[in-house]
Amino acid sequence: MQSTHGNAAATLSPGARRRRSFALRVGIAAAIAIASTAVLYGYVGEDVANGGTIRGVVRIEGAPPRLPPHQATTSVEVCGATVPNDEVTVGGGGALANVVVWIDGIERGARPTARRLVLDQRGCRFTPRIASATVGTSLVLTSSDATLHTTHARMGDRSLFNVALPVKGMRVTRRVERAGVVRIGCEAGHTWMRGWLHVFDHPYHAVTGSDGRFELPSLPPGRHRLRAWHERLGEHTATVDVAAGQTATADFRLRAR
Ligand SMILES: [Cu+2]
Repeated sequence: MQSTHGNAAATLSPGARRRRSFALRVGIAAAIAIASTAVLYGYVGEDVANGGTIRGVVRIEGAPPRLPPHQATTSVEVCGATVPNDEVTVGGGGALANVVVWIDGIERGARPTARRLVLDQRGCRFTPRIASATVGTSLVLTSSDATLHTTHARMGDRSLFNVALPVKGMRVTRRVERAGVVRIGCEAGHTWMRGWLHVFDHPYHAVTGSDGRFELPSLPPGRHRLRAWHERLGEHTATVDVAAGQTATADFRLRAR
């Protein structure tokens, strides 16, 4: 926009230049107005009086897949000759860990609080493998291994950052700037290393632990769309009604594959 104006001004009369300059200012003002409006359509944090809770358990349906370990091709002295494949982690009673559960499309609710999330690389695996975060979270990248790792984060086709961690125990912090699904890999020859970070503009998200459980508290009463995602077993959606001050239960079953 600016370069167009600059080129055009050289051939315009003083009056035309003033009009052009006015048009540019109006254009900028309009752009700012559009940007401000966009902020209004984002998530709004506020006090939630007498909020409700959704809790539940995610289980796998069917026999868990037997995933062979990865053959390490480099850094064998640190990684070992094989590295366990932890893509599907199942506990007692089919409890499924590493499932991201969140409220979809929520526009108002509790204020997100700034957090820190440590992403370690241990035994040539990302730990945690699966995480969720609210925009504004400080992601602390670190390594417990005495070998070079990198944390390469991508959102779709876009590279967000690629941080080298050559020294065991070193820490590098990156702020999580925008909502979306971040795929994490290591560019130091450890092709099997994989992590996922789901980033939200609201605080209603969780990752199931080894007991398959999740809990989303302080929800505004009403009908909510609940989603569950597993990197291999896919997605599920449920509609859940939450009453003020009450706890609703929503269990998921994801089919083994
Ligand atoms: Cu690595």
